[in-house]
Amino acid sequence: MSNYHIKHLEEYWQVYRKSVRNPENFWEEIAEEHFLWRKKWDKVLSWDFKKPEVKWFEGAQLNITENCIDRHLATRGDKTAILFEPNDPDEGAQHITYNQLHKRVSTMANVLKEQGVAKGDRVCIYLPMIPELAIAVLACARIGAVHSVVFAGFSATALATRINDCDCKIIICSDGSYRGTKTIDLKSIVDEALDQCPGISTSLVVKRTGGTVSMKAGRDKWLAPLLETANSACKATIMDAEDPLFILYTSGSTGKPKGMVHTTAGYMVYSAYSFKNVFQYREEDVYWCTADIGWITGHSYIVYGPLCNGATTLMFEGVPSYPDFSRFWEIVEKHKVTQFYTAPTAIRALAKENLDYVEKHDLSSLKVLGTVGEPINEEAWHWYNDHVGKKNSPIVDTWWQTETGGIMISPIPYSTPTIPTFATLPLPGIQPTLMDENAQEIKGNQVEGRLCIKFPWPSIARTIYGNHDRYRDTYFSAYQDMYFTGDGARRDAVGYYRITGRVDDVIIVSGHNLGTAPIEDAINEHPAVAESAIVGFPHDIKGNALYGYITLKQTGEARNQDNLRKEINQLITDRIGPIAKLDKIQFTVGLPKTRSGKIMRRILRKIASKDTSNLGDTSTLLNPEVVQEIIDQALI
Ligand code: 7RM
Repeated sequence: MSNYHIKHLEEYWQVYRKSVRNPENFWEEIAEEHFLWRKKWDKVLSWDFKKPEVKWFEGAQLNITENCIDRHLATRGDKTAILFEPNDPDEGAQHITYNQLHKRVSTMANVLKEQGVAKGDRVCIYLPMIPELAIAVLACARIGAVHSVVFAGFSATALATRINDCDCKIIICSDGSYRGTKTIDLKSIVDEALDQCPGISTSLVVKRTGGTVSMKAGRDKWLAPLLETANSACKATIMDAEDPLFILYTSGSTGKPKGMVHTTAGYMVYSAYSFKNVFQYREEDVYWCTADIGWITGHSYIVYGPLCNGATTLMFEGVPSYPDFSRFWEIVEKHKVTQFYTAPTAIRALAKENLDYVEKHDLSSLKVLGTVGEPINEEAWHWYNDHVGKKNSPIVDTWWQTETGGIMISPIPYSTPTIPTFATLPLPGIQPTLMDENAQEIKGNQVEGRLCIKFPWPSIARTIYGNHDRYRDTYFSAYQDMYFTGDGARRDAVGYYRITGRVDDVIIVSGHNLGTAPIEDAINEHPAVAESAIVGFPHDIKGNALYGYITLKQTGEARNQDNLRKEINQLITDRIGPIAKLDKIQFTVGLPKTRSGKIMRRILRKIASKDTSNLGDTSTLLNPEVVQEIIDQALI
């Protein structure tokens, strides 16, 4: 029996039981056998969910890039590590071997050192999906700098907030990016952000589009000439197991984004282990995850997990619709992709298009299909299964979070029988449970509750950067001695989990988590706006779309409503990014409120989803009369 590579259901259960009976032993065996350590640990695990504090492999020393790169050079030096597929198919794919990756990461690491970056410093990375992004991430890890990747679709304000929150001293960015037919001027977004970031001394600029950019003397430097002259050998900085590896921001239901801190050893072990099993990865495979490295999925399952296993990981710069809707399938055919991992929102968008786009391509290389980011609806699941997998590739519906660092609940393909919309069973080492309204654990099957995790796993985020109290309040205070996920879930008759969605004010739009509060804050900045409330409503492609109820100040009431709508969406775009734009904006005379002044979002959600038959008890409202008025004028 192998703990590291599960091959059938019986083995899964054996491994799972062992992992729960003796977690320390279980993870120790995996860590011993499959990774390169400079020094072994003194203690496998210490934890206390009250503090909260979790430490894995304390006393151990390592560098994750030695595990992702150096370790493979003897046996896989000429194997493709990163397979880059550019936005424009005519530009041609790039194969970066493990040997080449070793050189490029080392060179970039030396440039960072020359620029004064030292172990523990935070480095912001704001790049499109080009090889330099993965290389920059690994270069930071090489020298023990903490990377903070910000998705290059975020606005200047969002970027500045993230840079300042964790006090980055340097940013790696590019002149621009390509997305389908569009060329985006990223450098000017960075320039605008840096006006608000006094802590940034240097910005290193990758040339991608060749567009004209302004370079601020003393601060902005083209990366290429620095790489030319830098040494291509860089010894890895030896890190302690619990040294931070990266910070990644995720939206909360309130307040500013949370900088989740992941540490080195536990994250490495778990991302590698889960990658191997969930994708049943084998040496000859070509693995493709369509996420952006700006999200946790890209961190764990484009960069760290695959490279730790010596895999070939495909990085795609473009969009599914360019040059046309067959792009994904063309890439699968061209590179003989074996595992394909994407989001339900992408599947729904592609399922709307002509079937020819899929059918004209040979997808027979595929062995495993994955989804992540939000619940997948049955229709999308079947389309994926029938037309992409040809009913021949198991679908892994993988549930996890930025905070969990790796996949938590997922089928193991070819072992776990799948059921549409079910994430099915916990991976080894993961102990999920459901809690009821009275904070009691719900035992047995065919039950529904709030999803919690009872025991630490190696890649749990250790804190929120600069705000440990918020970390405790958000994840460990709702239920004693449990990590609370913020999601609801059902457990069916055989113990399979089905994630039902967020139970807080986070709305998932096209797989992006959006907190309602920051959007409302942006709207409320508009001088004509008195108050606003955002809710989600079902959307064919995006899963959820955003519906805004906005009350205007008296001065705003005379204004043209279409103009106001445009200005409000522009404000949201400026403050957060275009992904947070509202699909519908209803100007209302008031918002339904409880007597303590809380907006009753429950009612607004129902109205936005055309479900007004049973609004529940509205008599406790401060202003029950506004409800009917809102219904009468609803934009549905
Ligand atoms: C990996 C990622 C986390 C939230 C999470 C859920 C939702 C993710 C699934 C899912 C149903 C899934 N990290 N979510 N995967 N819901 N089924 N397979 O997405 O931090 O960006 O989002 O996403 O609500 O709490 S994330």
